[in-house]
Amino acid sequence: MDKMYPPARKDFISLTLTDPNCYIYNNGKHRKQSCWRKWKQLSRLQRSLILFLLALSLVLALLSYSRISEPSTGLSETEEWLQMNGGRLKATFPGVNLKPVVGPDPVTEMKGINVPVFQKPPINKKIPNKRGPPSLQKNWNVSHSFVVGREKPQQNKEEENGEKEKKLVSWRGAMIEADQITELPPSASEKVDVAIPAPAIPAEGVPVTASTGPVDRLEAVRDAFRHAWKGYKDYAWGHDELKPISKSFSEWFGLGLTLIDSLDTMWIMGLKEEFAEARQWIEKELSFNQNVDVNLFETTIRVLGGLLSTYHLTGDQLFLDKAKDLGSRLMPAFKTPSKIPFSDVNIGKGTAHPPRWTSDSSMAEVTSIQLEFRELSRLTQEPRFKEVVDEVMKQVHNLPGKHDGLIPMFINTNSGQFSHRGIYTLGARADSYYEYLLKQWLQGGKTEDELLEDYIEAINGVRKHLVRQTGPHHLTFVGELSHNRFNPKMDHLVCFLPGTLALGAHNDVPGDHMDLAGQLMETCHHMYTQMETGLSPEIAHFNLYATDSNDIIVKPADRHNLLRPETVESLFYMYRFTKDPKYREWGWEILQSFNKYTKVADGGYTSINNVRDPENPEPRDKMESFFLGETLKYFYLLFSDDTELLSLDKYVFNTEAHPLPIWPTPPK
Ligand code: DMJ
Repeated sequence: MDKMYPPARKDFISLTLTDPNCYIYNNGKHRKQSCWRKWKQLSRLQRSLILFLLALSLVLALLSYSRISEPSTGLSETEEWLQMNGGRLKATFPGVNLKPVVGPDPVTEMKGINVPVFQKPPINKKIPNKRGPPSLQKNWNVSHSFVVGREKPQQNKEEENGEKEKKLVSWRGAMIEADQITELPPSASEKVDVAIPAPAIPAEGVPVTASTGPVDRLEAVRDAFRHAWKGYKDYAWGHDELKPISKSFSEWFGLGLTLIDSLDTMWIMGLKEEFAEARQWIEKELSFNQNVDVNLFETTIRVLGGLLSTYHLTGDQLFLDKAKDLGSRLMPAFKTPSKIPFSDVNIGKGTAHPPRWTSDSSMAEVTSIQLEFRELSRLTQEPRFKEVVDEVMKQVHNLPGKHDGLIPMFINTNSGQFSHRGIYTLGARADSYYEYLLKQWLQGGKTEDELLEDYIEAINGVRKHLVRQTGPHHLTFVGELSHNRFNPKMDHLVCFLPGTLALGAHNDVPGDHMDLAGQLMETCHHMYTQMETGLSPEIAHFNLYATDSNDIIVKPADRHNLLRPETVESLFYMYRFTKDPKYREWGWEILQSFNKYTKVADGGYTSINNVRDPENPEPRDKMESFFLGETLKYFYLLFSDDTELLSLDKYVFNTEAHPLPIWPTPPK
């Protein structure tokens, strides 16, 4: 979460309630006058700033009040629901035509597949969501059009009605509305959704359905891609992301994010026509010479990574030229006192800066750009690209303040020291640090020992401090450590870990990592199967006590699903290394749930707000670029029998699923 606050300015602080000269409530008249005099002495700008901050605090206080007062589904209702065995649910979105809405998916049905049917919820189970914008309400019938720092694509009804544009924040790979941030401090009055009791975990040796059958699963994934692409092409062509419900688009950096993220997926799936059109757009329309602030990490993993992998797959020089141009424009980010990069770069002006109010960068962001810059360096023979990112890894390797190999979530770009210490997570802000330790080691031909040492130490630290089992069914999960207190909370993002552990084990990293990978994979699977839509929430809490039969608890603010890839990604690795067909079955179930609850009739897929409500999952009107770049790609690779298709002994996938080659010769 972005817990970033305004810098403490001396003259500013002297006016606040923390200043004894201005402590109105206790210090009497004389003090009051002193305070007023100080106020008058301030410039207009300073006074406006203070008034703005006061107004902001008031708004935040009101928001958190309405959040706390939000009613929520209770356990008894869930249990009641389980006892009911009604007919099929009608999944309707008022004003929204999601396909399919009832029962079997016509596509899969034609192919002889039964779509899972969910049980009917109790009458009056749904409690209206009092909080938040209309998109969170049941009768939502119009979407929002967010445009960050760029021209608006189209006016929507809300804006016509005078509603304010929502504030967007970057949340690990997704732009979401600020009021949808999920990690609000837990409150005593906050109610939670409790997951359906875990079904018995199948005993070993129980046969699972064969992964092949009458349905061509690869074709089903291609269909899903074509459908997603249709929406993007019809309503968002050349823009960053599709808003499939409002049939419009949103702009984040203005770089055709979805188009570039999708390139190698189309190539791998053999979608030649679609690929050719996209290539033409890159050749004719894409320019990085734009006065726009981009996030270094997101642009590197999605755009630079996408261009580099497409260059490798196609051999087309256009993609390398574009990659080199972009890489050069991102380089100003590394011009900081510590050489730890800033989060944001203006690729037109060549300037860089940290986020507002802080000089920190997030750890995952500064340590998950290495695969791409190192590869760019190798291809262009320009050492500067590799040098800047290697310097970051060298500093982090030597930095004091790790906790048995676990890193804090932030690093200061002035001092080069860790900041906001005390919280250790494998989720947002830290996740891909661990992933890239292993993958850089593999990329460089297993020659850079420090990377492997740090990886092994970190996984030991994960086992020691973060891995626990639930009370009821002994599901293994990775929690968080917050100032020495264990928090049984796991982001869906952490579901990348089984795949990474399996990749390490496949490459003989010592430490029984495959066992842990298998256990965590089961848990990530449960995060889907225990939800009424068959789709995972963004964050799960786990029950450590044996007294209750539920393993997974979902807080109301965590019930959304952004079409994220991590579980499918791990299923792909697990299947490649074990050939156990259950992983394909699990993936197939997830794909069908995406088709059932997130597919939009006229094209595209949408994130949803509520994985607990199959009757109204509440579309969010956003298709993240990683759905095409990662999720659908990993589905395709999971179902493909061709293990030479992007062999894991020849390629490493960057954290956005863009394959980059393992180097034939070690780095210098
Ligand atoms: C992607 O951009 C990347 O996978 C990143 O590492 C994490 N967030 C999203 C997907 O969830």
